[in-house]
Amino acid sequence: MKKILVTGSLGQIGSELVMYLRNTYGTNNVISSSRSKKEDSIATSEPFEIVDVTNAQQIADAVKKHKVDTILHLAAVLSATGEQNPAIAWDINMNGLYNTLEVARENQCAVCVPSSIAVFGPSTPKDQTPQDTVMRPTTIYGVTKVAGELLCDYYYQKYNLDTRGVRFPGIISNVALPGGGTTDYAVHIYYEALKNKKYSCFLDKGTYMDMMYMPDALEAIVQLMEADPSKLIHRNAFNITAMSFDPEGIAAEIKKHVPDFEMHYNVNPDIQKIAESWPNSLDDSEARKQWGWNPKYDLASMTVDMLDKLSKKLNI
Ligand code: AKB
Repeated sequence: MKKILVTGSLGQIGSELVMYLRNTYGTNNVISSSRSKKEDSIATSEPFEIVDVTNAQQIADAVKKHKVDTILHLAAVLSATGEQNPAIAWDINMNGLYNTLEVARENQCAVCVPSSIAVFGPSTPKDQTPQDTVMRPTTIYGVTKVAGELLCDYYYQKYNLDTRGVRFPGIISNVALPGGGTTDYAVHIYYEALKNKKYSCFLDKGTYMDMMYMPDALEAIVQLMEADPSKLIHRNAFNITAMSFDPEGIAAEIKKHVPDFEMHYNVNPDIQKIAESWPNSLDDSEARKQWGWNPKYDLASMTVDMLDKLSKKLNI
């Protein structure tokens, strides 16, 4: 049985991943960690450790204390926030990853690190973006994610460290809100549709990006972590996607269930520029071939589930 340390547990993915992993591997085999403790988050339930990933000693202490053999490294600053403070994004995303890999090397841990569609840039082919293609991102987040993929591959080649990752698209979920991402509109829109029947979108119509519902994202991580290493030609990181839509597409889908919902545009040019530099749609055939990636939710089924879960949560 694996003994897993999750860093950045209080973020959008971590908040659900910790519980999902505990159901799969047992509560005591999944150590949640974050640089601070938010008492209202379920992910701060025990076992929990304070781990600031820019402090290598804190990572090492948690790994040794719990005899960890796998690190799921989620701690990162996302795309929109990264542009507000590139130095902090570099410090957390790069030094945090370097510290994690070093601790993993010293303690023989496997490492799974999510990458992102942000590794691509304006010169990347936009439609059905291939697994192996041009990667010249124009955000600090994207720069750290490309460098992170290379660093993880380096540790695999040089030290035989078992490193793996996926390039996540925008993740849509109903437990914890995302923070500081370009794709966040696709989460906010559901909350606003239910609460106020209207949403002011910070991205323009026609801005297509890949997206995925959280249950598929959680499954992707476990599936890749458990994949037979002899089948992995790629490691860091695999294109994966479940759907691609623009603001008009998601609004139209929501309108089927909330007929009086209305969307307006109030485009944020800085975030729009980031979105335009990313692919419209990814080719994820290598993940499908090498480890059986096969998402369950599309826009229609995700929308039904999101509205159902959120209306219960918001008491609407
Ligand atoms: C972001 O928008 O920054 C993230 C991502 C696609 O990595 N959701």
